[in-house]
Amino acid sequence: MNLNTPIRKAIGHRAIELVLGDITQQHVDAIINAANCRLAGGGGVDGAIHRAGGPSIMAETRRLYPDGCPTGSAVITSAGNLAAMYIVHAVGPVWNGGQRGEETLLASAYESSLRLADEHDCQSVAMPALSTGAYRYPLEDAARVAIATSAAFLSQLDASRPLVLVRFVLFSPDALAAFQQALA
Ligand code: AR6
Repeated sequence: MNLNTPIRKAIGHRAIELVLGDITQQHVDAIINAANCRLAGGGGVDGAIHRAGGPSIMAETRRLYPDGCPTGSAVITSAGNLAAMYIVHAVGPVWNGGQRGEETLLASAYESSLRLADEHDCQSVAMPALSTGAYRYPLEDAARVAIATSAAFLSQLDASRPLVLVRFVLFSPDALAAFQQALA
């Protein structure tokens, strides 16, 4: 398998794509961030986005959302120095064994993010594997939820809506393989 070739699945005239890479380097309308419920900043994708995007993203987040964002939901800001127009800060669940509503919350975090991107007329979004780093959600299960939720969202979108591309940007070959299996 050539890991540099995007894997693509069409959903009508829209598509889900899988690539290996760094989400901060993506040229899309909206980049989804894996935030925490205080929107306090952290490591992983969040650290990379704030480093590359500069301090205006955190300043705006604090000003607009001083109370943070509940788990399973998302908020939107501009994207500072990044090539995107927006950052959608999504809060996935911490994995606690799977009996505490994690699957519903993870699906809800993805769906809220896609809804916000759609409401802001985005044509393309890049998403990380929410909750699979510091929050320890098992990769195969998380990939299944991510793909199923995104495919369902794209399928029910009105034909007139501009969103045509959901690109998952995976940070390791293992993550790419898990998402590839879920897409198949
Ligand atoms: N591009 C794409 N994916 C990445 C990148 C990158 N630059 N860097 C890491 N990943 P995590 P979570 C992958 O921990 O589990 C933060 O501190 C990584 O390999 O970023 O939702 C927040 O502030 C993993 O597969 O997010 C929260 O406190 C995936 O992104 C907490 O971590 C998610 O890992 C959120 O934890």
